[in-house]
Amino acid sequence: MKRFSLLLTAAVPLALFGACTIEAPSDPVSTGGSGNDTGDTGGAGNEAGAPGKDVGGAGGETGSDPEPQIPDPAPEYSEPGAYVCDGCPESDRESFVLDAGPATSARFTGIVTGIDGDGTYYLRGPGGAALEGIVPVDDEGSYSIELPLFCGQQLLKLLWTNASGTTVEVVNITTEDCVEADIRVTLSWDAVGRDWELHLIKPGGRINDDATDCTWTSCISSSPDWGVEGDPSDDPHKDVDNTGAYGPENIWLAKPEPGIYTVMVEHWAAGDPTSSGQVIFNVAGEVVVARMENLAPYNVWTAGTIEWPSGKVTIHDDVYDCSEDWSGGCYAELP
Ligand SMILES: [Ca+2]
Ligand SMILES: [Ca+2]
Repeated sequence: MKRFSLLLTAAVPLALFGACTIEAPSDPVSTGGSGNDTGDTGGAGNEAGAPGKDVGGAGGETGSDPEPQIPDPAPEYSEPGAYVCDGCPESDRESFVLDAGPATSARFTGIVTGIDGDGTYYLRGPGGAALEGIVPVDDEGSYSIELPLFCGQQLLKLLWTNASGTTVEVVNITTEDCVEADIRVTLSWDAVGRDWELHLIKPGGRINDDATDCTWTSCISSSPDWGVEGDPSDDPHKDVDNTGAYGPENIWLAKPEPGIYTVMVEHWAAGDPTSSGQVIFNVAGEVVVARMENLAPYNVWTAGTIEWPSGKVTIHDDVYDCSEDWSGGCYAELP
């Protein structure tokens, strides 16, 4: 692989990135396709917790914060390639351009040496759409994570950190023949949750009712028929699912019926009561982040509601203890 010296400019934070080299893009990235279960990718001994600054709170609204809720962690790097500083972690990634076709998700795998803890990802899509989360890295430096993709051109940034600084990898991803979601919700959690489950409930619906709740039982290999009966283009999809730690999970919906949609999160059986996580709403061109700390097993978090067609997102921190009505999920009359 060719390496070039990267001429540092004043815009590059020297303290963070030090003297860097850039690795040129090479072969296309291979993807794992549309597999659903990312499984438990380990991460023993790695630090728990979701990245990103603390924003929002109960009752927060779309557009109320002029600062981006998910800031670009490396805005100085926008060209595909690897930006590796002296002594920083090194990755085996050789490809930094991905033509993902009509896929709505892709799996990213690799080996990182010299990393301290887990990595993080940042995905920026058209119109300011954004996602972030942890990339769990095991003791051998391996990672494998399935990430949801936006429709069109987008940049993925993978960040690997140790005491010397942060290596940034930038992957230019394009999807085609795709549908941009009007409503997209993405869940991630920490190392100790086992596991968390994302639900998008249509207006008037109930959690774990397969006709009105898009979740693991109803919405992965097929979809409930929402909107126009018999028209699949307005049905929801859970295209990324996870049964271990960290996530992510992702649900998207195009052409929503008018009304109030509710986003709920279950913490399933075996997890730690101190597990924390977040839901990212990408709705009507706005990004809103709802965060939850200490979601106990058999508890259900109402992360937020989405009003359509206004696109107004209202985030919540309401938690319901469903242990009395739990049978392979919460069967209380929620919301
Ligand atoms: Ca799950
Ligand atoms: Ca339909």
